[in-house]
Amino acid sequence: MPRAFITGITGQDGHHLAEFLHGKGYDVYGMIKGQNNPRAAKLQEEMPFVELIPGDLADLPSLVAALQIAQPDEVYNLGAISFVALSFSQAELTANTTGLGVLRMLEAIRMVGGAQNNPIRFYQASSSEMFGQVRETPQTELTPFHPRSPYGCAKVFGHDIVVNYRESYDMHASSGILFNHEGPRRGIEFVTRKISNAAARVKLGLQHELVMGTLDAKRDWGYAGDYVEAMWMMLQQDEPDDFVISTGETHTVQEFVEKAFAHAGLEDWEQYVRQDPKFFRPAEVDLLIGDSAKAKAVLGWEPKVGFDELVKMMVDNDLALEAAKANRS
Ligand code: GDR
Repeated sequence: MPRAFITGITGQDGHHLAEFLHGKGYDVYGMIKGQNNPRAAKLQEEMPFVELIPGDLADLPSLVAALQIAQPDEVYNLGAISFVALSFSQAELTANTTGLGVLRMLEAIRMVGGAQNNPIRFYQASSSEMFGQVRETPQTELTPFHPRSPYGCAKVFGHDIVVNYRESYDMHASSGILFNHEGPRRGIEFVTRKISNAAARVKLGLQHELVMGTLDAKRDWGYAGDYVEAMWMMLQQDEPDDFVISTGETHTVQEFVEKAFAHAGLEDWEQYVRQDPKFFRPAEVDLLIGDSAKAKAVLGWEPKVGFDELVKMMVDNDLALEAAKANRS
């Protein structure tokens, strides 16, 4: 059985990827950070097939030890401080985990898998946030980076060091430049889930307003379940490479609000939405739209879930969850 080691296993993508790889017959190992991490118990309940190994992206010896235990064929580095807004207030921590963490993982792979003919394949979760103040539209693998947050800057370092290790040491190291990807498992701090959850709660009479930052930012939103498949596809190629993974469609935050509220049966969304500067970022990424033609041509990857279906899936999930919660209390 092939063996996969995933960092960021407790996050949205970690969940989807672990399930996907388990379905493909992999032994799945997940790295878990901290002492008595409350997310560990929840994860083991939901996915008992995952074997958890302690480790931290800020601690190289722990990564080496984790890889020695897992002896993976494939490493998926999804771990990061991933909330862009938080990266402005915890910039150094973000640089250390999201940026230097990639370098440490690559070094750990070299130490465990050998300096030459290293058999371990590596996937790095690069991000469309690297494009930031976009230099061209749509964005491709060749579009120059101009990050707009400490998170984006850290991801650029991570991306560049993967390319450098691939070229320097002939490692099978690939990056997926993933545009925003969402779904029912998205954390509530991210805008799509915040909106779908608010639409459900307003509909059920559990909440009366939704306080937002900018409504004008445009994002290329896909479904996380589709996107983890692309990660795996990249590691099945003979040659490592970088791929943009996106839908090729862009929508404003406001469109997401409108659609989510309408799907919950609330046509007058403006009545419930208020803006507060505390949700504005010091620098914003105004527009993202990806061109994933290379992924289609080389990997045969295409997104399956479109924008409308994504919004509906998320709102329906939150309506059911919130109704069940309200019934229990
Ligand atoms: P993003 O995701 O920063 O694009 O990064 P997020 O959902 O946080 O923001 C999207 C856009 O919505 C605007 N916005 C708000 N955002 C949040 N979170 N909360 C609000 O109340 C709000 N109001 C408006 C934001 O300003 C922004 O323009 C995500 C993360 O998953 C990254 O880790 C990943 O790399 C990229 O997507 C691709």
